[in-house]
Amino acid sequence: MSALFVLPACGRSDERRFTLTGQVESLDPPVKNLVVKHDEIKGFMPAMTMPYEVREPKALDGLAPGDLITATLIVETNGAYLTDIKKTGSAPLEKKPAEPPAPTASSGFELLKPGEAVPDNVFVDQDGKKRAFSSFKGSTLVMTFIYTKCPLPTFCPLMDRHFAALQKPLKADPALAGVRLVSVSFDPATDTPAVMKAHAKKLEADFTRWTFLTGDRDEVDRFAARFGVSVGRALNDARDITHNLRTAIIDADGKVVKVYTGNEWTPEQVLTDLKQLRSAS
Ligand SMILES: [Cu+2]
Repeated sequence: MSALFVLPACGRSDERRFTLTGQVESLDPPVKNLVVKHDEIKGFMPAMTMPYEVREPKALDGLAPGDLITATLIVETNGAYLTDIKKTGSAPLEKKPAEPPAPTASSGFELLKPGEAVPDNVFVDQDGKKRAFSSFKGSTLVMTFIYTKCPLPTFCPLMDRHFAALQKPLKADPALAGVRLVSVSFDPATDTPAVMKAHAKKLEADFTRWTFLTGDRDEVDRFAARFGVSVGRALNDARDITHNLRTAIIDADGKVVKVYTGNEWTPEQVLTDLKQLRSAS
């Protein structure tokens, strides 16, 4: 059974420690991430498959996909990583969750490529108002996909922090003043307009610049899939969401300019790309 350990005296004050048990899905020693399909971490997060940072590359020595492990998950304010990784056995890997549908012509599911128009999905915003994607036409957008209950500081909360950090420089630069931020929640069951609004206020979101959207779950999933977002939900627990991250720059005509994969983009990079787009147009 998972247990919450009391913080040791030598730990950092903002650090929390959890025991994680799970199975290695994949690892790549030069890369510092270990993808683990893990059990529920009581009091912290439901069972899911997630990439976790490993800070000592040696900790990956001797590990292989399929290995069963226990480890300590250290959660800091702005990060999380695995340590004390111990192999306890091994088991055949289950089939991977489906990636977004394979690109086929005219299915309407293809990954959007730069220059292609974003579908005009209809959403609901943090005020409960219907909001068609096309209503943003005329503004350059930076759009990402999140859910407010995401427990890992390096995933959705990082996207939130990056967007919050973008607000000021966007406001300060007259050339970028028209850029808008859009966070789309793929968890409409939890992320009602009221929940999104409260979440946004915590982030000190300026609603003239930053909009939170959600909508019909399947429609949001299909919309998000066009950007390469895949969302998996457990049948028995709606909070059990496994997802990846995509953040897109969309031009004022509603066409994709660029899609960032994962959590490694920085606000500085986005600002540079936005300025480049600005000078190219
Ligand atoms: Cu998340």
